[in-house]
Amino acid sequence: MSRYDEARELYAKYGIDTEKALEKVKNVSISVHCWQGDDVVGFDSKQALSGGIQTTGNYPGKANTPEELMADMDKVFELTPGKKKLNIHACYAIFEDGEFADRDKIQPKHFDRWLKFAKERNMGIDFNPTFFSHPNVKDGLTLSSPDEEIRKFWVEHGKRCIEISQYFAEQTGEPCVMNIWIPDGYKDLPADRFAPRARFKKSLDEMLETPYDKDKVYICLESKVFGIGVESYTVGSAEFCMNYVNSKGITPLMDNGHYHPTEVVSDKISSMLLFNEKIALHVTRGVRWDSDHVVIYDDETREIAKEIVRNDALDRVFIATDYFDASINRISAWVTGLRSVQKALLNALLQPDSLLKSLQDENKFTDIMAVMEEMKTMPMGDVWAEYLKRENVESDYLTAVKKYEREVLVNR
Ligand code: RNT
Ligand code: ZN
Repeated sequence: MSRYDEARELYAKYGIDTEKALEKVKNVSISVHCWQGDDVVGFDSKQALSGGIQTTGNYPGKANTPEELMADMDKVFELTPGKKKLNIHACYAIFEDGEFADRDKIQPKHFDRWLKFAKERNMGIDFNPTFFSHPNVKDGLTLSSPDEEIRKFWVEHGKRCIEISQYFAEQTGEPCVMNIWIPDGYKDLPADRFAPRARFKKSLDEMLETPYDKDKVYICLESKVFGIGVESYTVGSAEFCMNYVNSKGITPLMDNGHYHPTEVVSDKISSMLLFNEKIALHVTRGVRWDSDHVVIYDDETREIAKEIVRNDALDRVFIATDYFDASINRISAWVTGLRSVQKALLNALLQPDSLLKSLQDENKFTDIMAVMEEMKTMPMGDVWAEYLKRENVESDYLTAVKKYEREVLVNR
């Protein structure tokens, strides 16, 4: 009997169908962030990363051109099982023949090479306006700036991005998730917390006047608690964003690195699902503060996946990765994170959810603890290995990563 067959029998004792889990997990789309490959630099201005987020480390092999970034992403796709979507930022616009368009003037054509790339790989595209790493981020502010010219510039950027998102959705035939995140905030105690948020609200209202199809483009708003150099006040706080999305019927996005360290997104998912048709996630790993570490197969990643599955919400949650590590091989970072999200989802699909739920209703917490602990040492790894085999992906990715490093990355 193969290890997978044995695992299947062991899971069946708990009424868990491993075949069903394998069928399901491969169709869960994960939106793969392009920015792990070049330390969130992009191609439009090559400005240093700003906005309270930082990439540390200088491991060799960073992608410097669209060709390099696309080649790296192909390597990542090859080493990762399951369904994927491409997630790009506006700063990854590709200008041909010396042409240039500033962020308030970008057009769909500046992303045609990404569109071609996605189409050839049968993928949809998610999109993000880039409200950072640009000279018009004035005093750390964009959509909340008191300078009307600056604020308007960024409103125009948002509008262009909605048009581009609509174009992506039409061209790929898959909905485009467009996520708005602004870095705006203050390092030290502000004298006025109200006015910047009022301006942010007004800017979003103006942006959202741009026509788009609600079944093609899902506009999200991502909140944050603080950033580097923006420690005391963040304009787009959790309360601001939650109230705004609810008042406008757009989609909330929770990044699990954007909360106080003892708060967990896994606990927030059920509440958000009760009040929103769809929710979006940035899966990352916070270490002490929002540090965007590579996602690993840790407790919180598993718990987030369990909440999505337990709440029967696989088709209501847009799952995207968001981390950037320049201190280790970037391809490996990408693959480790993506595989971890998938592993967590597979593990979630292998839990005896109905048994556990009925135990809870009977207040049998002794049993719940025992069953949950049992589950932790079930042979999930054998089911995972079977999944990789069926997806034609080698279990060992390090050998392929090292070969690519030797043959491609070190020559950059
Ligand atoms: C920053 C946010 C945001 C970015 C990306 C690059 O704290 O998490 O999502 O990481 O847009
Ligand atoms: Zn994020």
